[in-house]
Amino acid sequence: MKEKDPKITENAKLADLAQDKSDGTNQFMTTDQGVKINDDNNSLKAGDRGPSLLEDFILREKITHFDHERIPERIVHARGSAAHGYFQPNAEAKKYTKAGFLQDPNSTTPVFVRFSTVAGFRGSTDMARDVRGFAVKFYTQEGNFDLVGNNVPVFFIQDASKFPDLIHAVKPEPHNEMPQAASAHDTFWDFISLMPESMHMIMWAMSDRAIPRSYRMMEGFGVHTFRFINEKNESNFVKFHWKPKLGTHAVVWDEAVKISGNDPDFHRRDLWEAIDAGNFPEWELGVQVIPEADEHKFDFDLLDPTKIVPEELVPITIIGKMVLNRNPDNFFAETEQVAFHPGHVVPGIDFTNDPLLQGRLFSYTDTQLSRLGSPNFHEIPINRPIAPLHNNQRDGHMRQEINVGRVSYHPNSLGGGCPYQAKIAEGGFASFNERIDAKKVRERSDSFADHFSQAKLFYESQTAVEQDHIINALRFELSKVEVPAIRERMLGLLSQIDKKLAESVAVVLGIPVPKSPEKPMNHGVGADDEGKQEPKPLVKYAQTSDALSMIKNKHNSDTIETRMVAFLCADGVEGASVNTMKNTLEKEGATVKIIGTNSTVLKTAEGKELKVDHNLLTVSSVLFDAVFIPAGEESVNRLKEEDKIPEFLNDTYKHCKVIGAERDGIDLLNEVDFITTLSEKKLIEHGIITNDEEQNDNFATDFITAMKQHRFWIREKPLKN
Ligand code: HDE
Repeated sequence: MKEKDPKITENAKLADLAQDKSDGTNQFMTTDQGVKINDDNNSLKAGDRGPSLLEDFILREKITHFDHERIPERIVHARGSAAHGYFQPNAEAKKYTKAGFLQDPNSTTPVFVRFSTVAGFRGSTDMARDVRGFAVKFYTQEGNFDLVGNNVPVFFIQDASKFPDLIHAVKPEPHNEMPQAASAHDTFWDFISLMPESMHMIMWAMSDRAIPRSYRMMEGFGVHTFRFINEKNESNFVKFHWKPKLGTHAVVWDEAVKISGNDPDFHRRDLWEAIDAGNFPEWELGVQVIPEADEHKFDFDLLDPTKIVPEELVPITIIGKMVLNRNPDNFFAETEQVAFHPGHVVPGIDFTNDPLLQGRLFSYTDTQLSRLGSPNFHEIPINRPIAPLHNNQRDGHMRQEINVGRVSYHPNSLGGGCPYQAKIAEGGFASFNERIDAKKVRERSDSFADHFSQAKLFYESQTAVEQDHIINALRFELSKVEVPAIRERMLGLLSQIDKKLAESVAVVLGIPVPKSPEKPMNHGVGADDEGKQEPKPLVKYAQTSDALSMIKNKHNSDTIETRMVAFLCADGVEGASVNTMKNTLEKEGATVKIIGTNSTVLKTAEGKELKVDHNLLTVSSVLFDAVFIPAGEESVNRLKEEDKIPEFLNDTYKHCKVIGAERDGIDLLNEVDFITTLSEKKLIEHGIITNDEEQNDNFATDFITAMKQHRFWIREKPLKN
């Protein structure tokens, strides 16, 4: 650990989990009944070549337990990774909420956070084009609060009733279970092309937000509008935002595809290794606060989960920070068994009538009943609150708690009325008493009917490079669609966001954009009696929002902390060249990996040993943020012999990452295609930082300045059409 964080040992949840930890070090092996085992290698047989005996309770127990090791994976968000940490508020939220964990800037609350992809199975690649889950469990003194969000602030659908349809459409197709962890197939786009309300989300999902560089470099969003309730019982609407300290960054699509092959655990490994090295990921928690009185002030409905509240309309107030500082001890016990629920709220936080949120409030307990097997899933160590828990819920599969006494009902006199209800002043939860006066209807509010304005806002807020990436993603996804009518419908919908966008996608599909797009079917596929739920034509949002672009986003940081730099080395590399660059990069918080032509140590030109982190055979440039070729004639000559080098450097260039080369190192660049197209002057402009002087104090800092730019988009050719 680089840094000892005192809060690791102070964390009440970790102390709670410690009671259940088991460690076999220096212990005898036993059966599940505690009987010491004398032979774990041979089953009991009638003679050494004879049949096994049913009597062998040791074999039976071992095999039976193994047979039942698996539980159903999550129906969505099956693939995930998690970490422990803490949350610390500042003084800002106090005036809006009475939630205890948001009051005292000197307090910390333990958290457990699980990041995930949505569509892929548990063993699928981390690098799928997909939304990422961002679920945070706060173990507060007043009970658990779960903020179960995503890395995208909106959702595909407006009403919970469409969720099973959406998920059936995006998951592998039911007849052949293909494709895995991918939306590029007919059923997904068939559904989407019939659901214009998904257009805003589609813009996000086709953007580079859906291929993050790291879980540590993602924003998180509560998506729905929630409520904060203060001591005076005043309600304010809130939208939750997580802002990563390292900025919001992504990879490019070609890189994502190659990472999936090179290291399908890319995000999981990144999170694990960062925490293990003491580089604790950190986010600020922010809220957009909207007074009750302003509920109807906007051109969109606050209850509509396909809409954002642009930061330019309502700025974000930072209310605290979260630090993840400890990896789980056991993946299954913690990451797999953790059960989040947007309905886990504490006094001071409440729901709104967002129809997607309302449906979620049912789904998350329900799903645990089949996934974890019993209504007692709250007793699993990772799920149990650190707040005291007493009620009259009893029994059920795998009950752990031993409730004493005769009484399991309320009201009672035999138990002295205990456990007793808490008054609001004593911390009892009371739902916000919103006035509802309405007819029972199966309808969608007219205020939900504009599906294109914010899709357009998002698209128009992107830089040209980001727009090109969206176009390319749509070209790729829709080219994988086999049924022409689906592609046409999609072009019709895209043309309502932006004509040029639709035309640009159409060029590659080889079909024209429909002149008058077929009227998209909507909400129950045209089943509403009066036709009043048709999507409205686009009306508003001439402005753009920089916060929506990862390149323009003002929250983005220019740090290179924790970024990975590959040093390409072989025997004869100049130790001084390696060390100067390494030391300067490490001072900035970057991580250097020596990539060698063998797996153990290299001999430097100075005759010293240089430890190799990875054999060139096992890595690829997509696993790094930048590449450096140190000086050393012999080293460079040896690297020239390696088949992998041209691909390594060409990919680094193609993915717009910084390349550095010193003296003889520059010679290696002559092995690659891109160098011929660049004049010496253009090298720096294109993020290729070279040094041919013996002594150049600026070189390492120039390399770092270039890395702070993250990518040199100038290398990408703008799309012609
Ligand atoms: Fe979920 N979602 N969801 N979801 N969701 C689940 O719960 C569901 C939605 C989100 O790391 C499931 O325990 C419905 C929006 C995350 O364990 C399930 C609807 C957002 C995770 C479920 C939604 C999310 C889940 C599957 C529409 C962002 C992973 C396993 C009405 C705000 C949590 C489970 C983890 C997981 C249902 C929509 C986020 C089936 C019915 C919107 C991050 O209950």
